[in-house]
Amino acid sequence: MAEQAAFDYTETPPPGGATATSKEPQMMIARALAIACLACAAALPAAAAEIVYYADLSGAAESPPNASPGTGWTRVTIDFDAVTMRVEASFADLLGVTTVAHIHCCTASPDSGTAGVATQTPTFGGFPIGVTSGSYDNTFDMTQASSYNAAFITANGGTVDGAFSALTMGMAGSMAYMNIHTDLFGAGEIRGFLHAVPEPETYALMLLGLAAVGAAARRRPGRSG
Ligand SMILES: [Cu+2]
Repeated sequence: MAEQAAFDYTETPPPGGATATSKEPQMMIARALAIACLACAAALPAAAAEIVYYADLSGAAESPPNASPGTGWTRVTIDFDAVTMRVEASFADLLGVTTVAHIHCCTASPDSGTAGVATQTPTFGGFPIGVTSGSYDNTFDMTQASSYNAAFITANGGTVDGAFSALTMGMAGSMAYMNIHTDLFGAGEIRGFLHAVPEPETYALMLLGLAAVGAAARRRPGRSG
C-alpha cells in the first residue's frame, strides 16, 4: 500500500500547522484520483486499440429465415493500431456443406436486411469448406486490398482506408453480419449481426475509478448551497 503511506498525514501533520482533520478530505480525494488514474491508465490501451464484436449464428437470423438446425458463433476483433481483423468462428449441425463464408456490410438499418459482401471473396481464406461443422481463426491485414471484396472498396472511395472505415462503422452500427453459405442454402444457412462486446476487465476498472472519485466527492467538506 505505497500510495496509502504517501498520503498518510494523520500521524505527523505537515509543517504550517494544518491539522489532521482539515487535511483528511483532500487526502481522500487525492487518493481516489490516484486510484482512478491508475485504473484508467490500465484500461485505456486495450480499449483504444481494439474493439471485439460477437454474433451468434442461426438459420432463424437469415433473411428470409430458414429452418436449419445449424448453430454457430463468430468473434471479430478489430485492432485499430495494427489495422487487423481477427475472425474466429465455430459452427455445427448444418444441413448442407459449407461453400463460402464472409462478412456482409452494410445493411440499411441495424440487425435487419441484407448487404453485399465486404470482406475477402469468394470466402475467408482458409475457412473450412465442404463440411457441416468446423472452426476457424484467421487474422487479416486490413491495409491489403485482398482482405476486402473489390466492389466494397470501389463503393467506399476506392481505397482500403475508405473500406476499413466503412466496414468498422458498419460493425459499430450493427449493420454488418457474418454469413455461412452451404450447398443447400445459397443465400446463407446461418448468420448473425455483429455487436460490440464490452471487455469486462476494462469496464470493471473504469467503474472502480468512478466509484473512488464519487466516494471522495461525497466526503468533501460541507459546502453550503
Ligand atoms: Cu455471403
